[in-house]
Amino acid sequence: MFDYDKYLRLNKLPLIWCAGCGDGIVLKSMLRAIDKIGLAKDEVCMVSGIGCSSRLTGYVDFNTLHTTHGRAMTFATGIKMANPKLHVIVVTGDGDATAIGGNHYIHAARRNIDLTVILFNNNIYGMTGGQVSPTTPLGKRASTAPMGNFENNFNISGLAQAAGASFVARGTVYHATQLETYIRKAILKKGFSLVEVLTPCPTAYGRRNRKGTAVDMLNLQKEGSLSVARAKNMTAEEIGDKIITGVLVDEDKPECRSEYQKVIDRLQS
Ligand SMILES: Cc1ncc(C[n+]2csc(CCOP(=O)(O)OP(=O)(O)O)c2C)c(N)n1
Ligand code: SF4
Repeated sequence: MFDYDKYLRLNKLPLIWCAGCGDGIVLKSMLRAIDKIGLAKDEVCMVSGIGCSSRLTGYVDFNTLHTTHGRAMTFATGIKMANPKLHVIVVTGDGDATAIGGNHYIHAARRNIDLTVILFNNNIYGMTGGQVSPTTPLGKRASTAPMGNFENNFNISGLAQAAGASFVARGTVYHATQLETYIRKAILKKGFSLVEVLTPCPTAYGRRNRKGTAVDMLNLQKEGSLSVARAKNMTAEEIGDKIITGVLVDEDKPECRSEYQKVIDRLQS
């Protein structure tokens, strides 16, 4: 049995997450991925913003920073620039990373700085009671859209790809084993690596949108998703509104911190 306790600050438990929240599955998948790579705790620095998902950094026994709303990417960038040996992992929500932090998200991907971003996409602002986020689908209900959201939503994996990320994967908490693999690959990849994780929020999103129980929401992930390998041979009509999961981008390109090091080395030679 995997020893999760080894990586947890047990004195910080119990978790604040609601029963049925998907965030715990992401936490466990991350810990297994880090363990499989064999990283020492001191080699990892985990940085989060503000939100239910961002509370994760309080529970793990790595170097951690629980920062301000929307600014996880900026703190992480500073840490990576100052100490490139650290594996800097950003834990952030869809609101944290793509609403208030949207500009930082785009530019971190553009720089292709060596960060691993685990983006918890629950389609809503969970912590503050269910306001519309940039990933709330059209027509879905939120506390700020009681009659249904009338805005289009971001494809946040597509956004990272368009901005220049080296690695982009999308997974679900239902497919926890695959999720662990994507996180492991993302950590090992040099450059900006995004893992978008679809994680159910039964409290602020599911209840309002009649998605049933937490288990029903997991089953919806199973039925509503399609692996990139399967989708490759299907028409757009066959794919319909299914969500594509898997590794979407895996490219080698210049990475910001290494390019900066070349400048330092040139000046010192
Ligand atoms: C500058 C600032 N603006 C607004 C807030 C209030 N706030 C806290 S968390 C949050 C949204 C969290 O949503 P998300 O990032 O999607 O995380 P989740 O709670 O769903 O995991 C907001 C608006 C804040 N803490 N700071
Ligand atoms: S409000 Fe939603 S995201 Fe926050 S802990 Fe509860 S279920 Fe999870």
